[in-house]
Amino acid sequence: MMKRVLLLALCMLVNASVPAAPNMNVFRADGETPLEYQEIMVGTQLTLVISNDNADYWSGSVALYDPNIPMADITGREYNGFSYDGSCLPASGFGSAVYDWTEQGVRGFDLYAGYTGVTAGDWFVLDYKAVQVGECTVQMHEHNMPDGPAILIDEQTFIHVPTRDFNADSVVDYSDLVVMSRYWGQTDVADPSDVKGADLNEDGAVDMNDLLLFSCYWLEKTG
Ligand SMILES: [Ca+2]
Ligand SMILES: [Ca+2]
Repeated sequence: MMKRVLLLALCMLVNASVPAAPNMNVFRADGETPLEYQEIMVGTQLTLVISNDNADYWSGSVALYDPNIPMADITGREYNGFSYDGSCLPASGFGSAVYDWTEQGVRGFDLYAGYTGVTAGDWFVLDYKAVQVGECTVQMHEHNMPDGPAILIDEQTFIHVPTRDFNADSVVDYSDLVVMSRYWGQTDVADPSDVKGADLNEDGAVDMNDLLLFSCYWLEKTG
């Protein structure tokens, strides 16, 4: 028994001494409301916040890798011709920077903490927008400086579903229901693209099955 208690205490000590890695948290477009589920409509904007419990220097990246690249747009804030200043939050320290990183098979951002003034908290912020229907994974790596391999430390996968915001005003409401009703019962139209948006399960007809899928996102906001 005593041995087990000692072992447990040792484990707790070891765990306590291992610095927590930075992590990526996902919020709605307002930057405050945590995203509660991963199935989001095409056009939905999210906020990715990279936080760190440590106050040590750190560098890493947040990026999309093929085949995820066309699925979403990740953007930085307030580019000053050098770095995305608006994506560097105060806790990331003085001289922190966020750079575009685009090369064959990768699109995203490199993140660098400052060398002074770094504190625990939210360090960086990026914006995410779902572009295509399908699955999209965003990966966060830690850079093992100067030449070591990048280490995957966090990732988030989103399922992009067809939009229900047919009139593109950023909310799913009666206006969209009216658009859907125009196509209600249609199974054979001259131009299939006319009915494509409302035919949410893409079975060629706009019916109760689509209305059920529509209602799942009632009053959902994309921005
Ligand atoms: Ca709408
Ligand atoms: Ca259908």
